[in-house]
Amino acid sequence: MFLGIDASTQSLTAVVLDGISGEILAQQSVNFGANLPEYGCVSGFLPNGKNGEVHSPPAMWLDALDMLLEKLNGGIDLSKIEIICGSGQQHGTVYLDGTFDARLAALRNENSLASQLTPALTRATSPIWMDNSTGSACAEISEKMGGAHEVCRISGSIAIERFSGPQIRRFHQTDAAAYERTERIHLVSSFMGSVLLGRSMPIDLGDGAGMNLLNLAEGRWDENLLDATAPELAKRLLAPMPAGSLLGSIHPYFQKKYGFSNSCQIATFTGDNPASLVGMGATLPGQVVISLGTSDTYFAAMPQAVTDPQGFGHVFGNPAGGFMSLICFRNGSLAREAMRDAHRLDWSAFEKQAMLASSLLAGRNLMLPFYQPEITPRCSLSEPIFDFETDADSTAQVRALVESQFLNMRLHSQWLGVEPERILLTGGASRNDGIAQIIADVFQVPVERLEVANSAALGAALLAAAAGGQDLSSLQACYCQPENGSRLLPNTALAPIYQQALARYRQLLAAHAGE
Ligand code: ADP
Ligand code: XUL
Repeated sequence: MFLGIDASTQSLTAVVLDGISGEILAQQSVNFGANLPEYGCVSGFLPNGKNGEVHSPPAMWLDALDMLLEKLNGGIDLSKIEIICGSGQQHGTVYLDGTFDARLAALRNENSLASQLTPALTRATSPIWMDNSTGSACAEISEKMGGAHEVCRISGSIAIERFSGPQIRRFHQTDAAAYERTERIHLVSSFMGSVLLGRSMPIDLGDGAGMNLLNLAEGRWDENLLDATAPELAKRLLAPMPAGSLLGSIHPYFQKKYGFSNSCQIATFTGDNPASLVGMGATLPGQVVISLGTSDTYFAAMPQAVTDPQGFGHVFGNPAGGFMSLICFRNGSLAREAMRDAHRLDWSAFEKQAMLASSLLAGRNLMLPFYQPEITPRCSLSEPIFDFETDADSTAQVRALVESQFLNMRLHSQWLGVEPERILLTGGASRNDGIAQIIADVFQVPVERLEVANSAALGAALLAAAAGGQDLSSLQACYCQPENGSRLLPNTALAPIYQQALARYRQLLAAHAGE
């Protein structure tokens, strides 16, 4: 049996698969807002951060890990798990002092992970991918490197607010003493993996590429980027490794507390998007994945690394080898929730509204769908701009939001030059047929959903099985099948309407967001 664990923005999820029968044996999830309300993170992060800061407490992730394993232990025999791999929301950074590894070594199963490990944190809360406070750090890194394009040439992305390097630079600038005390910096993925392993785990090449620190071509930290970011950063990071490399046995804490065997191995964790690429069966070029989670992301395996001339898109390591492209849209599910709540709908009503009267309303009403500052394109709006009468009924508004979100995605993915034959959908909102049909219509491409909805956790479980010697493509052929009846075809009559809407959307953006 193989276990995949995904630590995403709003929840911690596990998928257990049987490497012999091809079955999924268990799927469990802990939702930070609902199951750990004492942390006050309704959507997985602390609300009301100052100066664009968006943080989450690592203690919450640790409590969630104990809770998730407790739940799993009730349903399956964890002593049969051979290998564990995992993934995490990308870019978030965890800062630890010199006692971290010793505290890990001394973990006692009578106490919780959080109570024993949080004293090692030099920063009580971690900036996550939604953090927008690092604008000046980005500008300084670019200047020291001789321009944004040089940062992009080496690392696959220009210096980006949510990326880890700028987060680290700002931490050094705002609290130099705490930075001094920091001996190890982890990403969310490598932090969670380290806890299971019982010592610090290296960052992998997929998630590591989201730091503005990795030399992509050479697969190592880039000395110039490290120097441009913060002093003596190299000694605070372990050398990066490919995802899914076997590192050693699970810590005795988990053996005693949850019944894992001492032969259970831990493999290098990766980012949620690289893991999702694996879990969607899309590690070879030719398919596009759209993930509708807290953020909406658009990603695909790349035949060769190409960078976005506008600087919004990224190149990450593909866990199966080579590279993947990724474009992230910050106003994903939380914007859809804002629209849903403004009209007092539930998801089922939202779904019906999105599907209603499709050909009559299609492409008619547009808006800039940004309830919070957006990253693709960069835009500091904190409420949407409607290009139609706002007393329009909820059907028109729901449709306008979803259409505009995906026109924005179509516009900002054109640089990839990919004409996909199908789009694979994943993430919490992918079950919503109204949203899925609009995606098919706006892109004019059939969409499909897979049987397993937790594609990042599934991808991590597949990486675990591959680390145990199984062939990744055969695993994907078995576990990443489209769900029967989930395929939605585009309404081809709408092609010219959306072509025209795309041009109007571009104008709206130029008028209000300066693009
Ligand atoms: P993450 O991995 O970022 O934590 P998920 O992929 O689990 O997020 O997706 C969670 C989001 O999915 C929630 O914020 C919620 O808005 C959205 N969601 C869940 N069910 C539906 C639905 N039926 N229709 C639209 N959105 C949904
Ligand atoms: C990707 C990104 C988000 C996070 C959270 O660059 O910022 O998709 O990985 O899922």
